[in-house]
Amino acid sequence: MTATLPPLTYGSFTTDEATQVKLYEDLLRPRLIEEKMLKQLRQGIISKWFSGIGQEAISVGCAAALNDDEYMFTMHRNLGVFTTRNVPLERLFAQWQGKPGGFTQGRDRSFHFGSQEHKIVGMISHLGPQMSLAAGVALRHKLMKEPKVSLAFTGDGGTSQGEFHEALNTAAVWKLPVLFVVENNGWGLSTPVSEQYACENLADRGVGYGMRSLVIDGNNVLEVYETVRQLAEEMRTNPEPVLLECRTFRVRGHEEASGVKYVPKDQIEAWTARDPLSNFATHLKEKGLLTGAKEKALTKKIKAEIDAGLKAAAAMPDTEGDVARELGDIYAPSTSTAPAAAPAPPATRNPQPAPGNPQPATDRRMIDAISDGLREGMRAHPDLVLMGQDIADYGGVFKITDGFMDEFGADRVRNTPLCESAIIGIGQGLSIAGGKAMVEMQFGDFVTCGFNQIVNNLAKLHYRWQQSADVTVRLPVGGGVGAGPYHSQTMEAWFTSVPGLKIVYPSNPADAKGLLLAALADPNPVLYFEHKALYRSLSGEVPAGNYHTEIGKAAVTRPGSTLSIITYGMGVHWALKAVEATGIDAEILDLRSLAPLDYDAISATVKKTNRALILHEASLTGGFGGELAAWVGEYCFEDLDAPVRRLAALDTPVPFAAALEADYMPEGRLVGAMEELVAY
Ligand SMILES: Cc1ncc(C[n+]2csc(CCOP(=O)(O)OP(=O)(O)O)c2C)c(N)n1
Repeated sequence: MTATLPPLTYGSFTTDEATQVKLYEDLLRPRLIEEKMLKQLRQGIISKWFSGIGQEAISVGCAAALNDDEYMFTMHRNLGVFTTRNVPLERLFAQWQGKPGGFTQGRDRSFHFGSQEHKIVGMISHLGPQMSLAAGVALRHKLMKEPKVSLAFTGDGGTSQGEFHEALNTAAVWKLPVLFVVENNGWGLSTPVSEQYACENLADRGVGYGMRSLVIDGNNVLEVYETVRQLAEEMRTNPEPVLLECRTFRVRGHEEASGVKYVPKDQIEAWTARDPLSNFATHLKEKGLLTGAKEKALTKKIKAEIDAGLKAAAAMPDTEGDVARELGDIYAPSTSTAPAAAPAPPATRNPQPAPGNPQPATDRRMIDAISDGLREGMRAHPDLVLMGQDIADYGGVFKITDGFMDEFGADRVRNTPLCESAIIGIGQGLSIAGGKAMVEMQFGDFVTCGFNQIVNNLAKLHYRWQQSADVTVRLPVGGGVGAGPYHSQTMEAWFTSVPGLKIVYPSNPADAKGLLLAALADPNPVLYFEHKALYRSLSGEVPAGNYHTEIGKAAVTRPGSTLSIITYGMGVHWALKAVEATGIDAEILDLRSLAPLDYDAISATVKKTNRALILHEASLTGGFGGELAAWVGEYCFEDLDAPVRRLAALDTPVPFAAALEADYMPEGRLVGAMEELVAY
């Protein structure tokens, strides 16, 4: 970014005159709105403003070039997209004022919202995740054979994020019709591009991804418009991603409060001279397409629109608190016509049938039940797409999707590059465009690499702007398999504190199938925990066909009267063994779902036995048992004859050697804990 910059020239472009005049009006509108908002900011009517002044040609040119039914994924400086797509101004103003008449009912600020009506998906604060969502929408278009593109904006700063790499790489490998538009405006907050990247052009990275890429002048609205129009046309008939770097400049501060002290003055001056609006106005005047009088009239018309919008927003009611409404909007309502839930038959350990006593035909191992559930789900939901590493021909590392390619084909059973975050985001993109996704973590431990998409995008979307996140994430978890710290964890507690997620953790084959089918039918994000050590060590009767085990309902695995063992997953089997070994008449409550949680069932069992032992495989501190114990202590105190007891794994990573892992696991301490609690 130097101070000597070429002037803006429009002579070589062929856009017709009427469109040019329309583009001018589309540029003028966001400029005038921004100028008004800067005043409103000073007056305290709005609380924050990220200026896109000087960058409008990119938003406007892109929005004008695409069809209105093509999704655009916007960032914090893309007001011109909203105005060019005719989003009603009063709704924008209400949004910025935190009023229910906006797009988020006061739940999120500034441009952090989307509108299905306008096919605009706004950012989350974390910037990069947008790019994977746009790739997911493009995947949906490709699968549906719709000749459409999606477009995602990012800043130069955003290109340094891992998500940029994951999204572009996957889009390139899958040839998805998504246009990645980098608004290279010289600065990322106070960081100059010289400290952001070392290549000459960000578009140069396209070569590395095997992707078309180009650099254009982002201040020239005709250049943006014609380039994007041409690219989109080509991408609709020949789906592939393109990386488009638009050179521009941020002439105001990152946000209004932060100022521009750190930006060399000559840079601001040089780029102000290249202002996309005034230069284009001069060009139109030279061509006789605009006069001073017409300019004035347009300004007056838009200012009147703004005033009317502000008046309408001012007349809208303020946001009122309503706790029940807020809690009620965490999840999307389920619209599924669920088959009746089948009762879960008791699971039996050990898959080997006794000699002379063959297994019933309906007996399935845990792993088969999960595979059956997934297959039934694929049959029930033609829109469902499976994604994961090595899940296609290879059948997944645990072979759960073995043979799926033959039945459902490569479009719906997708091997992915090694990129958890992009794939979860692509799943969300499918959902935004009307599809459905199941994403397999090869091992649950690797979900750390997709954490942001789950906790910030999937979990919060419905609450923020009523967008469902129809994504199920399967996580093979658990220890006892000698796999050490990175292939043995059970990380449900990383997610149980995040509102908006549903979390299920089956302990037996019948529930495994029924909960998976319920998860796949649910429009909300569901984390499905499956214990690897149970895959082949446990079998049980599994109903045929498609049935749902209700999410949010616990089950009494074994009725008893002396104490309650409240547990889930592998804990259920440890408890069954301990009851057999001790003869203690314990009631075993299998939670099955951790979110939502079946408080009625917990309360009922404590009322019945008056003693509560909470058991789980994950480490004690910060484990989900802490939450359960707190709730029992708070709400069941009068029913308790003994203190609530928690039993969990040691507060260490999961060790590899068998002797160490045995010490780590709580199983060896269970009988003692039960006896102590009974004796209290
Ligand atoms: C993951 C993450 N890290 C840091 C931030 C704080 N932050 C917000 S915007 C921004 C700069 C973004 O720069 P760029 O992508 O170039 O976009 P620009 O603001 O220039 O339009 C930073 C550091 C953030 N929002 N998210």
